[in-house]
Amino acid sequence: PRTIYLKDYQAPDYLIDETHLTFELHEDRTLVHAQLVMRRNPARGSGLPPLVLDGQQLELLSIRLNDRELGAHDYLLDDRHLTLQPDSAEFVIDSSVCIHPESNTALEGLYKSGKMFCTQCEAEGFRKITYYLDRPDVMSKFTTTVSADRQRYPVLLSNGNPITSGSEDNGRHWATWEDPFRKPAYLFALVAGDLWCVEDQFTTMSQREVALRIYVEPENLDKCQHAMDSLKRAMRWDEEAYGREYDLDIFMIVAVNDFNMGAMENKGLNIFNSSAVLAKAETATDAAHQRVEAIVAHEYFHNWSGNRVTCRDWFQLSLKEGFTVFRDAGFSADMNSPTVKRIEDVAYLRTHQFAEDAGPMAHSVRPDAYMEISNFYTLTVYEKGAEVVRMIQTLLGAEGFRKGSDLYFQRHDGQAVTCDDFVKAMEDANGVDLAQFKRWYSQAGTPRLEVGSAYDAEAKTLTLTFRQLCPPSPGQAHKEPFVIPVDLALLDGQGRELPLRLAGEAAASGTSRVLAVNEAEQSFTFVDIPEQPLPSLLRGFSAPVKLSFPYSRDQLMFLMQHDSDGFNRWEAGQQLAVQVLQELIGQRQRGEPMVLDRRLVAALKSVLENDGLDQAMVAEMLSLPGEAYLIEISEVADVDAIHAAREFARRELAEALFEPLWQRYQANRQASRQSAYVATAEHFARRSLQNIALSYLMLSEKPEVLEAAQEQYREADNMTERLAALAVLVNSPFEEAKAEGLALFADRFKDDPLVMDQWFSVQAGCPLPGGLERVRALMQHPAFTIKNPNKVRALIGAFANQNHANFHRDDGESYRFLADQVIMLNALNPQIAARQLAPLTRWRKYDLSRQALMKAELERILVSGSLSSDVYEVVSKSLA
Ligand code: BAL
Ligand code: ZN
Repeated sequence: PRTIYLKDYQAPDYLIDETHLTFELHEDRTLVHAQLVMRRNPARGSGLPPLVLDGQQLELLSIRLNDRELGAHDYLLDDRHLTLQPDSAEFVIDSSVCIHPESNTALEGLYKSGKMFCTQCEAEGFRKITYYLDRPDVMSKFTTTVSADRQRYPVLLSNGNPITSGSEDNGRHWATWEDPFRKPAYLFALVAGDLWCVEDQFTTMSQREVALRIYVEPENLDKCQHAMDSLKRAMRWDEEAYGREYDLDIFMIVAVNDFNMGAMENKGLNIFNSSAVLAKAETATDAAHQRVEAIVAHEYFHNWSGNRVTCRDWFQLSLKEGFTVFRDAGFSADMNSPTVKRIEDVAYLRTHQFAEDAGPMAHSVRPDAYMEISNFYTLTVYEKGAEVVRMIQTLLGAEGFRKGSDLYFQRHDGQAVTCDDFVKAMEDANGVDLAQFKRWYSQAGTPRLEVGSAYDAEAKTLTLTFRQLCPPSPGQAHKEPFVIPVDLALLDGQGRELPLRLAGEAAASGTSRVLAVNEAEQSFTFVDIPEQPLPSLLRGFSAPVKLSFPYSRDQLMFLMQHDSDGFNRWEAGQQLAVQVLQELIGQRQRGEPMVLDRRLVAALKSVLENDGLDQAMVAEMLSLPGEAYLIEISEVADVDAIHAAREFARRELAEALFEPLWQRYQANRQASRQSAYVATAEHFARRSLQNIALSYLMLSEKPEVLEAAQEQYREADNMTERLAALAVLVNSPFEEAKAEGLALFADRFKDDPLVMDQWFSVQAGCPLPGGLERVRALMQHPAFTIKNPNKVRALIGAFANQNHANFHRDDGESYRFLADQVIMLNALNPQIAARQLAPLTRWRKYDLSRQALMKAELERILVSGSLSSDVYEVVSKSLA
C-alpha cells in the first residue's frame, strides 16, 4: 500500500456543487445513479487537468459527460479510480454503477446489517458507493432518492429533510431527501428497513421545533428512552455551553447491529452501533447507560464540530474528534460527577493511550503520514486530542476558551479546515501566541515531567524545578519542549492551601494556579511560604504527561486525606497503590514471600469509613490500578508477577477490610432492593460501590458472601447488579454456582445480542486458568459470529486486551489464536482485523521469550496471503 503524506496536500482540482443520488435497492444488487454538478476549482488556477474520481468495488454501467455517453476509450478505469477529461470549466457527470451491499462484510460503504440496508462512509467508504471526489474538502449539496420493496423496507431514510415520496406499481416505493447543508461525502447516509421509531420533540433556543426520532427494530422499541433523554439534554447543553443550535427540522438516530465503530455523525441521520444507543435497566449496565449518554451527545455535538465545520483532510481528524471528545466529556461531567468523570478518563488515557504512544504505532495528534486512514481512529487522535483541547482551555480559562470557540465556529462555518485554523481562532480571540503549544499536535510520545522541590526555611521560599523529556517515537528521534500547563497548590501541615506568590510578583493571588512549563528545564520560586509545604501537582491531570515527584508513602496518604482537589486525592491513592504493588511484584520476582504494606490497608479503611465521601469516589479509590496500567508503567512487564501481586493485594485487602466492606455492601444492596432502578449519578455511585465491595468480599470465599452474590444475581431488577454478581461467580472457585449462573443467564437473554455480548465478555475476561480453551469453546456458541464486530470485541477483544494472565500464557498459544482470528478477519472485515492486532503490537513490553512468540505471530500474519492495507500497515510498522 501507498503512504500518503500531509506535506503533499493539495486542494482539489474540481468541486462538486450538487450531488443527486438515486438508489435502487434489490436483494441481489443495488444500482446507484449519481449526477454530479461540477466545476473547476478557481483556487487551483485555469486549465483543465484530468478529473480523477475515486471508486472501488464498483461495476460501471454507464457514464456521461454533459449528456454525452462516454465509451471505454473516453476514460481510464482501474481498481481505485476513474479518470476522464472535462472539456469545460463547468460540467455535469452522470454515472450508473452496480454494487453488492448484500455481500459486503467489511461494513464500509453500503451494506446490509440483518434485514436492513445502511451505510458507513467515514472515512473513505463513499467511494464504494459511487464514483466521486471522496475527500472531506469537497463539500456538496446532496439530494437522495431511495427506492426499495415497500414491504421489506417500509422506512427509507437519508440526510436532511424529507421532500417527497411515492409508490410504484411493482410493490416498490421511493422517498426523496434533501440536505440543504453542503457536506463532504463521508457524512452521507442511507437507511432502508422495517424500522419502528420513538419520537419526541425539541424546541431550540430560537424557538424552532425539531422532530427527534430514534429508529430501531421493533423488539428494541422499549430501549430508546434513555438515548432520547440524553439527546435532549445534549441539545440543550450545547446551546448553553457553546451557543450551538440545531439546524435541520429533523434529527434521526438509527440503531444497527453490525457496525464497526460506536456511531457515526452523518448529517441529520446518525447511525449507531446498537450497543451505543439501546439501554434499559434490565439489559444494560450503568456503564452502558453512561456510554449511551456520552455517545449520543458526542455524535450530536459533531453537528457543529465536524459537520458545519469539517476537516480539510484526514490528517486533521483530531480537529473534529479531539474537540468533540472534549465537548462530550464536558457534557458528561456536568450530567454526572465531574471528578469521577475525570478519574475515569485519565485512567483510560494513561492505560491505553500512553501505551499506544509508546508503541510502534505511535503518531502525533495530527499524523504526518498514513497508509490506511481507518487505522488512525485512535486513542491518540481522540483522547489525547481531547487533552490538547483541554490544555488550551486550561491556559486560556473558560471564558477565553469560549471566545475562541465562538470565533472558530463563526469564522469557519461551512468550511473544511485544519487544526491550525482551530488554534488560530483561539489565539486571535485571546490575543495570545500558541506557536510553541502547537507541538502537541506534531510531536508524538508522552512527555515525562520530573519535578523537584527545595524549601529554604530562612528565605521562606519554595523552588519547584521542572524537567521535561519526551522519548523518541517512530520517525521522531528528537522532541522540542512542550508547553505543559501544571495546575498546582501548596499545602501546609494541616492540608490548607497556601497563598501563592511567585518571586517578582507584587502580591499573592489565589491559592492554586496554572504554571506554563515550556522549557526543557525550568524553575519557579514561590515566596512567603511559612513552612515546608507539600505540593499538589498537575491537579485534575492538567496535562497528559507522566509526572514524577518523590512523594513518600506517608505524604501520599496525607494527600489522599487532605488534598482539596478531588482528582488528586484519588491520584495520591493510585500512586500509593502503585508503589505498594511494585514492591509486591519485586518480592514475587525474587521468590520472597509477599508482604503488603499495611499503610494501603489503613488508607483504604479510612476511605471506606468516611461516610461523607461520594460513594463513586469511594469505589474509584478502592479500585487498584489495573493490570494493563501496571504493564504500561513497567520497563519489562512481568505479567505473571503483576497478576500474582495484584491478586495478593486484593485478597489481603478483602481480609483486612471484610467488616467495613460487608457493611457497605449490605447497606447498598438493601437500598437497591428498596428502590426501582434509576439512571442517575447518585444511583450509579451506590451500585458501583456495592459491586466493587462484592468483588472483594467474594475473595473471602465465605458462604454468606456466596449466598449474597446469588441473591443479588437472582433478585436484581437491573443488569448492573445482575452482571456484577455473575462476574464474581465466574471468577470464583464455586463451580456449581458459576455453571448455574451462566446457564440461567444465557437462557434468559439468548435472544438479546447485546446482553449476550456481556455474557461473552465476563467469561473472556476471567483470569482463572484455562481461559483460551474457554474462549475457543465460546466461539462455537450459537450466539457467536465472527461477522459481527460487537461479538468479536466482546469475546476475542476482551480476552486479548483484558485477560492478561491467559493471553500471555507462556507457550504462546493465545498469541497464535489471536493471529488466526486476525487472518480470518482480514478477509472479512479489515478494519476490525487491524483493531484486534493491538495487543500483539506491544511485543516489546514483554520478556524475550514472549517477544519472540509474539513477533513470530506478526510475521506469520505478514506472509499469510493478501493482506488488507489496514492489517498490513499495523503489522509492518509493528515489526519495523
Ligand atoms: N466520526 C466517527 C465516529 C465518531 O467519532 O463520532
Ligand atoms: Zn467523533
